[in-house]
Amino acid sequence: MRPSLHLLLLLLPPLLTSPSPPPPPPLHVDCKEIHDADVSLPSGVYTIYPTASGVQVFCEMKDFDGGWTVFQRRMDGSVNFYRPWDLYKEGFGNAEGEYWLGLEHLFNLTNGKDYQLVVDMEDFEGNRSHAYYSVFSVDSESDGYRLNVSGFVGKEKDSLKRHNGQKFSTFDRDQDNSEESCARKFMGAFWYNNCLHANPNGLYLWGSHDTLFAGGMEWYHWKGFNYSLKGIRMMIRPKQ
Ligand SMILES: [Ca+2]
Repeated sequence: MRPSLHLLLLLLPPLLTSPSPPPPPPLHVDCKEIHDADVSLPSGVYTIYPTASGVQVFCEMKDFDGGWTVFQRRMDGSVNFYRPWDLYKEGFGNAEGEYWLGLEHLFNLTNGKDYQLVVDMEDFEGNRSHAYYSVFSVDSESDGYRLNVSGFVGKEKDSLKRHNGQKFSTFDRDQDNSEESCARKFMGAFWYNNCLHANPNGLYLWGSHDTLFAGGMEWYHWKGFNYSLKGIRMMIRPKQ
């Protein structure tokens, strides 16, 4: 008894195997990996994966040769930066506008690779300045998210030198070297010493002011203690 042709075909293994699913897109740790994967990508908001859950950041893909992960950005005063420890740890704001990426993300990023830092600044008269550092890292929370920053290059003197080696302080966690709370006195959150030459997370005060001494977004060695910048962003990129 011969099996029918129809039955034979049914018994044959399928000639066409179903296509395997496409591989998932690679999870890039930082903006430099995104930039390297496609150098034509524009500056904008991307998702990076310092940890498995991922987080949105603004990537600077053009200035300073591109590939920079922005972790702090002020531009219009729309976001309140006078915030407690837990929010400086986790991050806040909007990657399309003003935001702080978060100390835990900074620790995870800079614990994995050697990073450099650029602080890019703008005043209300249309001038720009920047400070470059060849070394930037942040220690773990158990060490107070201590700042390691060195290798300065810039036109003005170094306004972060005074903050190197300091733990991070907020109004509800004082880890500075002052008998007072620098965060409360200068209305910000930073790696305060006793107390500051830079206050990028201070109040948004629209330029020259006498509102609160050094309480604005000050960068002392560029604009002094009573000039709050129009814009500032702090961004990192791995060393080549
Ligand atoms: Ca103190």
